[in-house]
Amino acid sequence: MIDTAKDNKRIVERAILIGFHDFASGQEEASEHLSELNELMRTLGIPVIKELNVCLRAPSPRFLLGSGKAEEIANLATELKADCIVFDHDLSPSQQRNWEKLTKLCVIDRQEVILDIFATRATTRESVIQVELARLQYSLPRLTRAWTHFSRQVGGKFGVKGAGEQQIEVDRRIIKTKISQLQKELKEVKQQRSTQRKMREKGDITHAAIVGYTNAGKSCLLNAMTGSNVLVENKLFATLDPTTRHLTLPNRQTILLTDTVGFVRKLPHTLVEAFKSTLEEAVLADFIIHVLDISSKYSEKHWKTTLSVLEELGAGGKDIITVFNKTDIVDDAVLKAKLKARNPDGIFISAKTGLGIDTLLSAITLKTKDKTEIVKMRVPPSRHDIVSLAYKNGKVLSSSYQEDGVLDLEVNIPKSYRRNFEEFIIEQ
Ligand SMILES: Nc1nc2c(ncn2[C@@H]2O[C@H](COP(=O)(O)OP(=O)(O)OP(=O)(O)O)[C@@H](O)[C@H]2O)c(=O)[nH]1
Ligand SMILES: [Mg+2]
Repeated sequence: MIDTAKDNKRIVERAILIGFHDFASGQEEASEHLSELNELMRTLGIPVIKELNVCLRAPSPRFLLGSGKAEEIANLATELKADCIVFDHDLSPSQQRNWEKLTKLCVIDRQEVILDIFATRATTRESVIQVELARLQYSLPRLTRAWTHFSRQVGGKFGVKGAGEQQIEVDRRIIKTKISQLQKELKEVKQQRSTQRKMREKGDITHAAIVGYTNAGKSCLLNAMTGSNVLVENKLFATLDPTTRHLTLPNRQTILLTDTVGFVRKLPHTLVEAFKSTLEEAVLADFIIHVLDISSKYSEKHWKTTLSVLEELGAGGKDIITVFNKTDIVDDAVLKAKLKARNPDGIFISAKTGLGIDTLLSAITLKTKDKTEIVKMRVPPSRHDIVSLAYKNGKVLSSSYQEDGVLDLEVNIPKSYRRNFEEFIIEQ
């Protein structure tokens, strides 16, 4: 991460949010986006003191908004003693610089907020590299701005106000070197991930990915179904690293279930690029379980965003089981009827109370049926190779020794492996 100069730190604790609407998108939509931005700020731990919804007719190159409006916002920021202005719209590097010059405050856009949240969330080597890469790529054209990244603490060695052209050139070179270093490291990590994946594929076990908007309840669902203990939090982007667990279905077949990083409107492009290998979990799964938080006022929008991100990732044509989550706190029969009409196969669940999980498991079983089967076999003592093959490529459900050291096994195996066991199968 970029080193922050100790003497140039500032705590950001009074943010003003600026949302936008035009003639096509109404004020209501802008308010929705603003409340989501507010939620993102809450996740970052930065208090918001004011939300402003402004009309943007034609974006101006200098401030995005017209100069008159920019002055007005600058004055308001002074009046309210704000220390940070956050735009719910991408700012070009020069617009950001102009705003910082005008207001002498820290001015950021939504992309940077998301990048900073990811940065505070990253813990594993893979996610740390991915986030750092995305942040540096975002910073590179912005070296002349007053402040670099903030995570409540603002300031930076790179691009500190007044830094000379020469210094900026040096910084740019350092960052470029760092970017290529990180890209190299990421390539290695990706290699490991794809090796793990190949091993999984070799087993030919069905693989489902849980996807959805951030905070929809994906991790909670993984926990509910597999008894795992993945972090569940009422904050955005609690999960950055995919977790894969075995799930045993009611018919005792086993599949792999992966919890993935949540989606959000306008996921920064640098993040999508950097997180490609993580996000690919969804692309490579046999099918997708799409979790939708139906208690959110914005569930329709979230639905659309998730489908379009999946499309963007190349997973648009995947088989999807849609689950309507948080049913326990939704009493609205009209809404439920509407959702059902839109997706008759959708399943109402509560990952929290367990409601509807049995129906979901049946739906998963139906999708899985074709790929694996449960067989009973009898293996003579001389064929230890077959026993280890069964353990390696299948899931042994029961085993018992008979007289003469003959082993009876009940195993869930991928159908494509049947030929290896054919001569020992006694029942299926
Ligand atoms: N009432 C209710 N709350 C739920 C349900 N499922 C999840 N939650 C809550 O929703 C919040 C988010 O849950 P997570 O499982 O962390 O959501 P996620 O989709 O994994 O979120 P990210 O990892 O941030 O993308 C937590 O506070 C959960 O307790 C549910 O069925 N009912
Ligand atoms: Mg999660």
